[in-house]
Amino acid sequence: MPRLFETNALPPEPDSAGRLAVDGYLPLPGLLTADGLVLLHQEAAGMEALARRRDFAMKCMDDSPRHMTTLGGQVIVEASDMIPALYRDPGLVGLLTRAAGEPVIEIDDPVERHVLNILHRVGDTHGAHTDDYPYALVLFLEAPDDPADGGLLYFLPHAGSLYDLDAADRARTAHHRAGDAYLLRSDTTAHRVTPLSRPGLRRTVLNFAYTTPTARPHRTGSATELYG
Ligand SMILES: O=C(O)CCC(=O)C(=O)O
Ligand SMILES: [Fe+2]
Repeated sequence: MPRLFETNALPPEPDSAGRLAVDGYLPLPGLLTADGLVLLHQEAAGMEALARRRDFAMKCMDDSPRHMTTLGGQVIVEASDMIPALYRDPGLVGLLTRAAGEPVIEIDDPVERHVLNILHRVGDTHGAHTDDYPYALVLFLEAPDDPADGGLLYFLPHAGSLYDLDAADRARTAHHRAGDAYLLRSDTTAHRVTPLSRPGLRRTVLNFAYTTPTARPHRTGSATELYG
């Protein structure tokens, strides 16, 4: 099996943990190897027929919109060996631990461990929320090349409420390409994905959720609504 990710991929700045603590976000550009991108993209494409279309407003997240196609970890584990193996790969978990500056560990939750999110229609968006677990590694398998086409991460670290995401002027956007990744302090960073602007665009990500030995995840009903 070829290497799926760059084991040495860490941001050039020495203090990634400090940056993550302040910004809530750490870009990991080019985390996937060329082989990794091809193989994971194929794996996701092969599972897409199992994925379900979701169009609703999420009550527990201020009625923010979900227009996307999703596949939960409980289905992925039956359909893929590669994705669950990557999720628990000690090299990947070690990289995340170095990046975060604290032990990053697997979660037990079979649904949220590893999910697939596909935006593929005009207006498709993953609306504002925080995650149930403290860390999210988001791996890009497809993304619009042009930031003007949408699919941007829009985020606000240390958010008091989801309302602040659009009200505060501290919110930032980030653009990613296929093969890129980012690590998010996802339980305290409010975040959403901006809508796709025109037909023919696709944005496909894997989201791997992790915790720490001391974190107390605040479980919401969001995963059941989106992946159940
Ligand atoms: O697609 C993204 O960039 C964010 C995904 C996300 O926030 C999630 O799955 O909880
Ligand atoms: Fe999220």
